[in-house]
Amino acid sequence: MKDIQNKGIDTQVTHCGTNPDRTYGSAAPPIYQTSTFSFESANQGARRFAGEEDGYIYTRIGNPTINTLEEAVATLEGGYGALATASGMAAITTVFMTFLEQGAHIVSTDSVYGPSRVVVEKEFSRFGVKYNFVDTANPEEIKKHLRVNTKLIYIETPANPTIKLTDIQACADIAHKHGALLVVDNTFMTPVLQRPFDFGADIVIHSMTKALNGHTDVVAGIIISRNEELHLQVRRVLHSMGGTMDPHQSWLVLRGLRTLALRVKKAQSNAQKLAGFLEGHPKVEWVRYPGLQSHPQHQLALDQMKGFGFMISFEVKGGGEAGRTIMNNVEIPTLAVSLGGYESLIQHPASMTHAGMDAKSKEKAGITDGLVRLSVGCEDVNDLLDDLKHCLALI
Ligand code: LCS
Repeated sequence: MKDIQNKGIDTQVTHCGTNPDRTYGSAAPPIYQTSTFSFESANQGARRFAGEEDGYIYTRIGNPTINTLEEAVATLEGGYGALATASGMAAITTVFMTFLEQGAHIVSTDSVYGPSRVVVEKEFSRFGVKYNFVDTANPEEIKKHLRVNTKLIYIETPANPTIKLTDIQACADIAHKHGALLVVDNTFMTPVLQRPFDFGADIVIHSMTKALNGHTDVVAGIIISRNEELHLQVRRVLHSMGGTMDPHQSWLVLRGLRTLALRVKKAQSNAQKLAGFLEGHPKVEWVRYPGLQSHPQHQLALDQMKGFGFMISFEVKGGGEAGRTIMNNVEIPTLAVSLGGYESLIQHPASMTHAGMDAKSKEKAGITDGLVRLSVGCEDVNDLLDDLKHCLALI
């Protein structure tokens, strides 16, 4: 493998995980579309199961195509190792299964992706897991809610869909002082714009359904660990729970990953212009984008992010009804959930991605009926601006 750890992110994205194919020298990674691997002898099979000999056994517990993607993303995040999963939710639930047991407690961001919260409230609680979802933009809120048995601090920054930021270093300090682990969902930023391990995170997860794949055609996730010990703990649980990835899925994500930096930079440049336009428009109530000086945590964005990303939330005057007029009339963004694709997507979190949260939690987390979320894509920015102008004239 090429030594690219210290190269620029564009070089890393281009060359990460490019192992030369020893059989034919194919430049693109081969797809090992197999569920199982044959042994030369019964003794060899036994040695592989005993861990005495390297080699593949069965795709749920390892496959060269999947491993290539895992190595690539571990390199980009600067972690020890990575484990690819069937979806982002499989990554999240695997981490929870690994580090939470009966009676364990988790503190998390109140406006995380809806199902990341609901799975704790509705499913993990059935096994005796305790939780608090708090405004982690203020790390004091985390400190206030720590319990003796707090095992995980789980944050999203920027948070979905409020675009609130959380200070990763402050959370890592709080977690480590308490003997807990800090897990960061880095989906909104990608390793191009934010590297949580640089600020003390223990585990980083992604929904690779989003920008890492970037082509709106695969559901996928990944878990990256800071050190070998954590990696092996997660691996044991993932391999036995079975939320692993498929070789073809890995190949597609690897293919999408090659243009990650290009796509993110283009979408981010579009987002900065759209956010500035929305902020100056008389029919817009508020806009949240970390690249605006009006973002309450603009300084934190400058300190821990290498760019401001492609996600914008805003509310137009007239609240939910007026927001629906925008969503029903845009021509270029697709009215759909998900984010981070090559194309712009617009959606209404209160009734869509975060519909599973109860009304009180949504209100407390700032997920109002008027909030519209825009994932900015790689289109010509002038077309996006014209589209928004046209829609705003309708309300
Ligand atoms: N983490 C974040 C920050 C997400 O936004 C999502 C999905 C997930 C994890 C879960 O990943 P999945 O299992 O879907 O691969 N977010 C979505 C969203 O905002 N709209 O649709 C899906």
